[in-house]
Amino acid sequence: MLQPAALVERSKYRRNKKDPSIRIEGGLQQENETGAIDASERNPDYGFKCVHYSVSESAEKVEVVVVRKRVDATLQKLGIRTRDDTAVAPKDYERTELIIDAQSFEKKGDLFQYTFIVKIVNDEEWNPDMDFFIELFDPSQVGSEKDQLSGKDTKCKVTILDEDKPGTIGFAETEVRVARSGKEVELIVVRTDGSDGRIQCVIKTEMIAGTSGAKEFDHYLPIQSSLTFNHNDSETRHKITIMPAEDGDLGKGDNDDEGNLPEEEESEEEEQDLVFKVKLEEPSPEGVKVGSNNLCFVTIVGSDEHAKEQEHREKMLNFYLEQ
Ligand SMILES: [Ca+2]
Ligand SMILES: [Ca+2]
Repeated sequence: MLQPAALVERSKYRRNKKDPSIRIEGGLQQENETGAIDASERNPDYGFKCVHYSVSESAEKVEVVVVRKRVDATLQKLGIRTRDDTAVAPKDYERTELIIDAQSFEKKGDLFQYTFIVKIVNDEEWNPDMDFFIELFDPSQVGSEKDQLSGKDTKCKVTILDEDKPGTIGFAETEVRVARSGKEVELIVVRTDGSDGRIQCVIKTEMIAGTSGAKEFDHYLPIQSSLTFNHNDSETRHKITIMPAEDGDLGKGDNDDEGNLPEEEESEEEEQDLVFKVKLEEPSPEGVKVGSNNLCFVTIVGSDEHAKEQEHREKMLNFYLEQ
């Protein structure tokens, strides 16, 4: 049973009743589910002061308190150890095992307390909430099945709350124009709302039905590949090959990278604008999202509009650079 003095002491750290929090080095630690266990279900000698802690990853540690309830506790040596659950040592926290004497407890208010720290790993990757346990055991019984102390307050759960922001992936421009003679189109993919950790998604082209739909291999080379942002990367680019016009001057457009394109010589049929789409999907790891700008429509502009397209492209680029 929790003593009033202990409750008063803990209350000092609470911001409010719903959200009891202790600030530690920039992070946050919360004590949950305190005192919910009936006295008859508790261990008579030792127990955790709180059976569920929440700690933010950036706190980098959790402070846990064990209480000795009787001066004449039968067990003179007490073991404390961590146990993996969804949080796994040493990836997510530091495995801890201690054996302490009954004399290690210090009197604080009405309670004899022993405080120890378990280190939490603060990484750059986004993680879902993860739990591990800390339990009390009898060191003389190690190896047997029954070394864990009886009672519902001899096991405590720690929930690690992650605050890393992996971000949202999307296209910088959702409509892009390229000349048939442009050879390739470069799409800019951006990451907003955070840049923690390495994230990925799939980028792939898709045909559009109808007469204005550009056709795979005839008009562009389809892609389906993985796009990666490293930690702190907020932009990446991906090129898609635009096929030269089929009729007439196939060879000529391939000779020279800069200017002097024979657009005037191409046939009338090639002037229609053709469209295909590029999609971003399957963001990973968990927590990464694709935004509403996950689709980009690429218009392959009839070749005699090359000059106009260049102008448009430059305008778009300038617009983007100004953001
Ligand atoms: Ca972190
Ligand atoms: Ca993390």
